[in-house]
Amino acid sequence: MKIKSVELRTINLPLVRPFRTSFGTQYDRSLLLLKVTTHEGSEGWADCVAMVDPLYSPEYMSGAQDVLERFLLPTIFHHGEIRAEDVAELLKPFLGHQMAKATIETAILDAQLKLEGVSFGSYLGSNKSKVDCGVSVGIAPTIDALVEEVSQYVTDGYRRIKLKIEPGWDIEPVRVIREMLPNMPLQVDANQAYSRTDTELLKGLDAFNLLLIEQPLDEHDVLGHALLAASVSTPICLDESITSLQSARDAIAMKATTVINIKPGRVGGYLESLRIHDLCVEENIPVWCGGMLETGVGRAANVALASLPGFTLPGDTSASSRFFKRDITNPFVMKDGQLSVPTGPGIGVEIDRDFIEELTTSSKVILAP
Ligand code: SMG
Ligand code: MG
Repeated sequence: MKIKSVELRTINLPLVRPFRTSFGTQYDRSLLLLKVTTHEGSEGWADCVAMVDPLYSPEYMSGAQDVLERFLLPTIFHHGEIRAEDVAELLKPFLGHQMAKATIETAILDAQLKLEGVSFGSYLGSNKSKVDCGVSVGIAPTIDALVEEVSQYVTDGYRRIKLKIEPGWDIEPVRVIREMLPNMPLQVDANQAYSRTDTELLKGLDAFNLLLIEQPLDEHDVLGHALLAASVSTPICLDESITSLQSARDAIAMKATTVINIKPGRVGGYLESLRIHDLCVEENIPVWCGGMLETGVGRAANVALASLPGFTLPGDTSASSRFFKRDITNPFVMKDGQLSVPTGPGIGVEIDRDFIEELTTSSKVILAP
C-alpha cells in the first residue's frame, strides 16, 4: 500500500457530564483524528487517545501531533510501500510516543483491512460477536450524586462498574455502592493517586469483594505495586505502568499485576495489544480493554479487540452515550449490557463527515512527497 496523504484534524466534543479523576476534571473531549488516504483508493481512520494535558500520561494532544508531523509521518512516507505490520519496527528509533505511533499504525491498518475486505475483529482473532460492557464512573461531588449516577448506569444495563478513587474518596463511596449493589462486579481506579505508605488504607478495600484495584501507585513504581499486591487480597491491575509487551512481561514476573488493562494507545497500537493479550493468555492473566474517552472511531477498534478470547473481564467499552450526546460515527448502542463487534471491513463504522466538520478546531493535510 502506498500512502497519498495524511489528514490531521483536531475536534472538540462536549461531554454529557464532567468526568473527574484523581488528576483532574474533563468537561469536553478534544482529540486528534488521523485519516490516511492511499493510492489504492482506501481511507483509514484513527483516534489519537492522548489527552490535551499530560496528566494521565506524558503524551498530550498537540505533542502527539508534533511528533507525527516532525518524525513519524516523514519516516513512513520515506519508506514508500507500507503495511501496518511494518510500522512499529520502522518507528522504533523514535523513543516513547506510543499514542502517536498507535494512531498512525491503526489508521494504516484500517486502510489496509478495508482494501482486503477484512474486519478488525477477524484480523485480530475475535471469537465472539458481542462484548460485555463496563462503565467508568468519575469522582462525584457528593455520595448522593454518585448513587444517582451509578443507579442510572445500572438501569442502562452495564455489567460492571468502575469507581474512580483518590485519597479522601475511597472507602466510603465504595462501601455505599457495594451495599447498594451486593452482586455487581465492581472495581476501582486510582490513576496513581496513592503511595507506598497508603498500604493500610488500601487494605481497607479488601472488605468489598472488588474485582481489582487499578493503578494505585505511580506508573514507575512497579516494585511498589508488587509489595502492595503481597499485602492486600484484592487483585492489583496495572494500567499506566504497562506501556509495552516488555513492561507487561516484567510486571507479571514481579507479581506486580495479576490482571492487565490493555489500552492500544498506551502500548503503541493494536498489534502490540495483541502480543500482550497472547502473553497474558499464556500466563493466565485475565485482561480487559481500557478506554480513553474514544469517539466511535477508537471505540470500534477497541470493541473488536475486546472480543478476543483472553478478554475475560468486561472492559471500559461503554456505549457512545456514556460520554457523548452525538458520536462522530454511527453510535455504539448497548443492548442487554453488550455492544456488537463491527463486522464491516476495517474498523467497520461510518464516519459522520458533516458532524466532524462542525466539531473541527484545526485541520491540516500533509501530502506524501
Ligand atoms: O473511555 O470509558 C472510558 C474512560 C475510562 O476511566 C477511564 N479511563 O485510567 O482507565 C483510566 C481512564 C483514563 C482516562 S481518564 C481522563
Ligand atoms: Mg485506569
